Amino acid sequence: MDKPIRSANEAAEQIVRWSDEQNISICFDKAGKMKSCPIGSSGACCSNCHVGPCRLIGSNAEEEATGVCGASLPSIVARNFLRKVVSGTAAHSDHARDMAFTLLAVATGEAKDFRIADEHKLFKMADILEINHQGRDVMEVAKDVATTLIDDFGRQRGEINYLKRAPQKTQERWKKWGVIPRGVDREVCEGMHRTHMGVDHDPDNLLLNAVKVALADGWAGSMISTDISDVLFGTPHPMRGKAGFGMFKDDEVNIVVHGHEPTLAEMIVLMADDPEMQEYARSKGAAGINLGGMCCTANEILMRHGIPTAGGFTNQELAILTGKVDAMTVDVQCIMPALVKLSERFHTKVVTTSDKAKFTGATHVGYEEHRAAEIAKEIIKLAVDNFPNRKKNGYTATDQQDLVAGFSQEYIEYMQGGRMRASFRPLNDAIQVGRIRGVVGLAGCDNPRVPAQGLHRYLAKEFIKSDVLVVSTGCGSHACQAAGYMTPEMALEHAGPGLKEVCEAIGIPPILPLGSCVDNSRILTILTAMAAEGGLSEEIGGMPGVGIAPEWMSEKALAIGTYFAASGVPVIFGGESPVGASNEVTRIMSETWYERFKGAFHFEPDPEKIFDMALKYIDAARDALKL
Ligand code: BF8
Repeated sequence: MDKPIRSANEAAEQIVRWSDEQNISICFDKAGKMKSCPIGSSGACCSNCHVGPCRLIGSNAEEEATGVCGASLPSIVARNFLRKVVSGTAAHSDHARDMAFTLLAVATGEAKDFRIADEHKLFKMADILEINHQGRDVMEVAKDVATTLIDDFGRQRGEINYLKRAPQKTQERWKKWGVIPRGVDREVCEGMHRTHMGVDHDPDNLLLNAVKVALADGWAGSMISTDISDVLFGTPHPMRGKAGFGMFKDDEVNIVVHGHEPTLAEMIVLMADDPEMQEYARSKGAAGINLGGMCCTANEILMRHGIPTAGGFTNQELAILTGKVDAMTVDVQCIMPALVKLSERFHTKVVTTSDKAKFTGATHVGYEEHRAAEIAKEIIKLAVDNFPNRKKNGYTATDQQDLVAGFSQEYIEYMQGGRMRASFRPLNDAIQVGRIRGVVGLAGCDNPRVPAQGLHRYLAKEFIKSDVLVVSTGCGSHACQAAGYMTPEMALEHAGPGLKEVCEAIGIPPILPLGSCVDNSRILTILTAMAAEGGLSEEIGGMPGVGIAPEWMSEKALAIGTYFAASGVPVIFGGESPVGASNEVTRIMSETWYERFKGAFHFEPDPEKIFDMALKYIDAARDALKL
């Protein structure tokens, strides 16, 4: 019997099939063999104390089942959800903290290999933070901006700085429901406390806390990461690039930069062009050094340098299976521990670079920001030294798709009116007159439990056909890039007539990649700018926009979905619901949150239903706005 399709990315699927022939077990094969636990996956298992784990099952579980301590199913489901949001928020925010300390180290001269790449953006941040920058030394301003943002992590009272960027009405909703986050660490800590055995048992109260923690992610952790990355490495603007495994070269040293924090990745990009490194590569018989990105790091270096992307989450093992990767550097988040064992069959060196994330059997080169260039060179040399060890025992893939990446809020504003008249007016107008029906954010992971990347592809195509502009982030972008959807030509061939007209007039693809997962914060600031422009909703809630993560798998995705819902965006996630065991929790997140925040959080595994539900939200918002 033919095996079902594991990846909708044709090149990826061929490598998966080859791995079957070679008896190499990778995530697709493991997902087929190991079904997810139905009790845990729906949120009905409580393992927060060692009297349990307690599994709350049965036909009347919602009303009658309890854990040994008496915890009800809704409180256990809400507690489990809150813990996941806390973890996702912690991940993004710890990344942001590192970025803020890097900015401080650059400002004080300790991180001498970095510079301020975008002063204009730094001054914009200073304005938002009410820091004077007129006539001041740039590094002094950078120091004040970094210090002010670092305060967002440890603040005990008051509120997170960037919340004031949100539309007034959105802020009022947060105040009314008591979900204003004080400091990131305080909210993460309190969320963990509330979910400890015997603390918060009211599902609505637990879920309001999830909202509060998640707002700290969206409007602090993620937004700080985005802004500081732009300041240090440049605010993205469109550039052409390539996606696909065909990026690996036979005669060059291939290095894949995988993970999330852009700092070391940026330095590896710079040092790969260093004449000393090029000469070193030649001395080992290579024609040069070829870099590729993986997961969110790929988005970061693609949109700023045009470095080719080897794809997202489910592509990471496949890259090693090509046998052409001389080194894969990894830092934090979404890195499969399976990489190390897999790499032993080939010649690839897996290099861990964060002291927070070590993998047994990997080579560790700990990153230190005051020695960034030196460490980047050390890693490149290690890859070069490994080049002669290639065994030529991998799968040769040739796929490469053209793409355009690098759409920031700043560029989208600029492209609608030039430097002097940058605005969101044309986009708002296009929505008002119906040329663009609405906007969908296609975000989140790809997942080996569905034909990977397939749900992204299906939805992206259907939305643009229906005149819905798509903005994408994270592995959603990778899925569309590998499919060849991110070119202006895609609009001509597949977009509905209204969207096509707008794309042609501005010269953009119908799907705009906004960057990595922390760059979902760009969607928040874009929606805020659209609200300020007038003619649509005056708050984020009520805009004809929907957030979708059809193949999500990480806790970060749940934090993102929650901060979007809390900011006023209806959100639909695919797959089985992690709160599906409780009707009450499902109702609070889909209905009560809609009443309170104008956003909602749904889980729906059927992609056609996701599509219909999203269009219903968009059309209902248009009706309410009388468009
Ligand atoms: O943060 S989309 S698999 S790579 S979690 Fe991870 Fe999901 Fe990809 Fe980046 Ni985001």
